[in-house]
Amino acid sequence: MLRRGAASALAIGIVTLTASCGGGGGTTPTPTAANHAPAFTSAASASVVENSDGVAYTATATDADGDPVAITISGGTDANAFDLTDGDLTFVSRPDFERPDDANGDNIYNVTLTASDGKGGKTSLAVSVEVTNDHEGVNLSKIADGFGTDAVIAARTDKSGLIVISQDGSVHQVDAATGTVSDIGNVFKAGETGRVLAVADFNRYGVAMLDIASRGVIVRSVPLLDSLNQYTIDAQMAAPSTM
Ligand SMILES: [Ca+2]
Ligand SMILES: [Ca+2]
Ligand SMILES: [Ca+2]
Repeated sequence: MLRRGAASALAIGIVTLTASCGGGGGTTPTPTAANHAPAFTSAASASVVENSDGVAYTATATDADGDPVAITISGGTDANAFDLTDGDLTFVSRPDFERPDDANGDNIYNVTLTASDGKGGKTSLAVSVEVTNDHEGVNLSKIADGFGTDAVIAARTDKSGLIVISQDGSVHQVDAATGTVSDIGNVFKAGETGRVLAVADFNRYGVAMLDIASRGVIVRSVPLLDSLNQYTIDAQMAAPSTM
């Protein structure tokens, strides 16, 4: 059994031996601090309206050690759909809602990003970018009403507006900008009845095709308000063929 004094002497001997093994420096090595992996600070999802060529998502990350963080595309089923520059994710081709190009065609594009600190610390984030619909093409808006059922309509060919002929033969000229309706006459003459089949506007010349009972189909001019001249057609009949 060692006495207290002997134990202390033994401990001192071990410390002295350890220090002397380090080459005589005489100091204790400072332990290396553990590296921390970067952490993403941006969300895991984003949405963008179709046909956009702008930034769809911006990736951001921090590192607890202050290391510079590099973010790259590292995977995901739709990785090839994206480019990544300085954390900004953009589509390689403008996304088309009606023709989705993601793997399962649901307009949700999946990509995995990885943030690296250059010291072996890495963190990945699965990001989904949803492409939403834009209502492209024709936009409809109501500019006038009250023309009855089965009215026939023609767009003005050299100005904004419409020609509308109701089935009672009344002719209306509609200003698209204001919705103002001007009643400009009737394609049926006194005593005529029938159907209005079509109306057309050719550079401010209006023409209506009418089915008049007992007379067959005729073409008749429509006197538009802004016409300098009118077709001379008044009632040219297309008679039924006997063939
Ligand atoms: Ca780090
Ligand atoms: Ca998808
Ligand atoms: Ca669309």
